[in-house]
Amino acid sequence: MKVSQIAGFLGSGKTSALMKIASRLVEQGNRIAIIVNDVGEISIDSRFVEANGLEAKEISGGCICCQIAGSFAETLAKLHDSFNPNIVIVEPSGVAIPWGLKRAAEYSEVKADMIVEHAPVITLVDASRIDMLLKAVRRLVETQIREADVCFVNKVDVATPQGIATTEEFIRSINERAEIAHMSTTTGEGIDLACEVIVNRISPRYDDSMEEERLRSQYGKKGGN
Ligand SMILES: Nc1nc2c(ncn2[C@@H]2O[C@H](COP(=O)(O)OP(=O)(O)O)[C@@H](O)[C@H]2O)c(=O)[nH]1
Ligand SMILES: [Mg+2]
Repeated sequence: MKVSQIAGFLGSGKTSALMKIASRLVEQGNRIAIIVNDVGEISIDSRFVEANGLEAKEISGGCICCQIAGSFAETLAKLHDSFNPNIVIVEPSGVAIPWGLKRAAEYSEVKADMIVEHAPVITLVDASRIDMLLKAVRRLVETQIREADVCFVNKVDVATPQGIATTEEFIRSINERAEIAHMSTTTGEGIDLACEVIVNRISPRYDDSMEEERLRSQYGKKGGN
């Protein structure tokens, strides 16, 4: 079962993107479930879920990448045993850390007879309010970008050219290897690419050596003791 996460700060456009991506993937013949970590955010419209033949779960009560990783793993295992989707798209809370979510997803392997495969980590960055993000929540946004495989400069339909350029430069300054692309759920730009990335590519599993590498690049020292 493949797990795809769409990271990004609150308001970056995760729910809007997830709905477009999910319905496109269903059209392409995939069996899709969605999990939304509802931490005071707008939830998915149940009519949308029904109309698209999706299975949807909401998990609340804390962040699924840390505080309630266990219930997230449990939900994945149950989805596997009941609906059996080939892809689960997860909208973590706006403060989730992508690697924490990978680790939590892998916990589900002890709860059901399955192997978890990760789709590339997609991070959305809202180019229409990049100045505010850099002022108010810079470190969090940096972490979400650092751990991304593909970064979408989002809301390009309303962002200024300056906002788009600043966002691209910021992403590149933090993550040299991530693919950078534009997205707008209003015009549909970037949705096909996101679907292609989710279906055809994979991202490494969480493990201790990667954690160590992450600590080293983030804090300039070895993980562990
Ligand atoms: N102009 C524009 N607005 C968007 C786009 N994507 C999302 N929004 C709006 O941004 C707000 C936050 O979007 P939402 O998907 O709820 O973000 P989330 O908090 O990350 O899930 C909503 O008012 C959306 O309508 C976009 O591509 N262009
Ligand atoms: Mg949302």
